[in-house]
Amino acid sequence: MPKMTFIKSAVKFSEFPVHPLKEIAVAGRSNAGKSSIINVWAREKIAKVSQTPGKTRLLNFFGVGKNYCLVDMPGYGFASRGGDEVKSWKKMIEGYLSQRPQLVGLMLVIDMAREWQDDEEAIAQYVMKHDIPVAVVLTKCDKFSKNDIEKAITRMKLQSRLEDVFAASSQTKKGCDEVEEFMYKVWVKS
Ligand SMILES: Nc1nc2c(ncn2[C@@H]2O[C@H](COP(=O)(O)OP(=O)(O)O)[C@@H](O)[C@H]2O)c(=O)[nH]1
Ligand SMILES: [Mg+2]
Repeated sequence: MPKMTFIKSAVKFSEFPVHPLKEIAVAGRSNAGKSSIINVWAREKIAKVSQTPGKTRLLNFFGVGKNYCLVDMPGYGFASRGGDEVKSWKKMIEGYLSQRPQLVGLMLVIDMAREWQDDEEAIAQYVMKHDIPVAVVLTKCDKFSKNDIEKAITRMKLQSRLEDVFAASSQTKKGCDEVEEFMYKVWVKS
């Protein structure tokens, strides 16, 4: 993977970077392991590994060389809480996902120990409604046996009805390159 660089943080459309790069959104529940896998792809600590889950409220844009741009979305999983905070979060996410013509894919980061839930279904449906493909990376696979990894992938494919489900570990780096290769070859280059 080419060198990753931080471009900028943004909340609203007028702040999004102006560039010709295709973008891939990376989304996941707080604590799913999103920052960790981005750091593996970057080969440095470019994204903060959160001590305070759910604190990031910004879209962070990272350039992957001159090839494409990864957009780190704020963690979700508090939709049930309601209130203004959720409303502004939803507005930002939906604003980004619906108004970005260069968005070519959504990578959903899910802890392998967890199931596909309503939040994942909602964000996936929303993105696919805009004709943007969705894939899943099940993280923290270092905690599971080879057999259980296979089972988790099969289960996630059934639950999500998505074809592209990967397993990865940011700790051992297993599977991380395959996910990056998929994003580049299938979403960026084609
Ligand atoms: N065992 C293991 N722990 C991980 C892995 N990825 C992340 N974690 C841990 O999970 C927690 C949340 O990770 P983080 O990347 O901040 O998640 P985020 O909130 O989705 O950005 C941290 O304590 C990480 O050290 C992994 O692949 N394996
Ligand atoms: Mg994070």
